[in-house]
Amino acid sequence: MKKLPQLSIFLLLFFSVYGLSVSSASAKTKSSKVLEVSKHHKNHDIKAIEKFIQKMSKHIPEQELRNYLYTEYSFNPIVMKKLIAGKREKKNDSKSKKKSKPLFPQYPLYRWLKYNKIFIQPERIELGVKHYYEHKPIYDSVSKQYRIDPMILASILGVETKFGKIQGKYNARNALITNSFHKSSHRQPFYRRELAAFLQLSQQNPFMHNAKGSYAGALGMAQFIPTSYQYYAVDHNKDGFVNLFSSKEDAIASIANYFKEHRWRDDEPAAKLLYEFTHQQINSKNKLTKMRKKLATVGNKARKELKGLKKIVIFKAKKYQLWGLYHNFNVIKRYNSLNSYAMAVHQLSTEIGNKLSKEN
Ligand SMILES: [Ca+2]
Repeated sequence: MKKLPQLSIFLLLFFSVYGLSVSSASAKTKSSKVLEVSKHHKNHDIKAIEKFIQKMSKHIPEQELRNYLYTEYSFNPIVMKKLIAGKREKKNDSKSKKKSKPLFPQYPLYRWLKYNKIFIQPERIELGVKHYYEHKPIYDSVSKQYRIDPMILASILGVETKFGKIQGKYNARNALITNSFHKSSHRQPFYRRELAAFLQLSQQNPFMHNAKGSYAGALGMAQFIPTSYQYYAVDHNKDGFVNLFSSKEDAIASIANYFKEHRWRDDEPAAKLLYEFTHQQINSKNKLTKMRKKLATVGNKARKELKGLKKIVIFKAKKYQLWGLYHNFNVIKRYNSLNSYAMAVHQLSTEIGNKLSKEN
């Protein structure tokens, strides 16, 4: 991900204000900054993290900040959302009442530029193609057994852990203990269930004692939370262990099993692109009125012709796109409830698939 210069300035500002020493003042301070923040984070000094996020949130757009902290420091996005929202709610209360009219009243509009930039880019697509070729026999057998598009399975691995490469850097047990008992934790009952599940899993699987995971305790290549690990993960290679950390067979089949259990429909897509347009095509009142009519026509036609269509929405990244969403889109959202996440998984799967068919 490209660094945001504005963000770097505020990071430096923050470090000086809050006394988080940056050990090297050279131009190559990125790694040391990461170390310092991670150290802080690892030590569960939640107050300092809150201060950090609140300070930053005054200057940086919320989505940008969340994505930055997530990709650069693996901060838990749900916790961050709450922290940032908590801070902003009071401040923007009067403003939020004067909400302007939506551009397209007939369809919900989701912005996903940052997710689009992070996940739908050539490097990740290329990695996906390589990863698929390397593990084609596994994908073929799992896809056949569970009746799920192998591109979707690969795409989940791609979005979650860059195809197994980045599985989280926190001691999973410690992260879960902190989230379960620290007074700043917003979801103690949830995390206590997850901690109990993790401890049970550790008893059955010695390799999990010191397992690393995300700040929220998500585990392995598929980033399953411990209860999902217990309920949905499978021992596909039949070695007697369900190992999502180092067995690609187990990881890929476990994602497939998760989707199967959440009723994936093999005969339907997750989403279908219906129409695309740019900001220039709506930059006057006249053009906007015409576009609204056009979108109404396209939407009505899709509702009549596309079997199984559940919902029509607009996703805005660099362009505006009108999408028809199906049941399977909601199945992806069972993995992560963000619309942007599900769209990233869908589009990455399509891009990897397209590249593979071009090469064949
Ligand atoms: Ca296994």
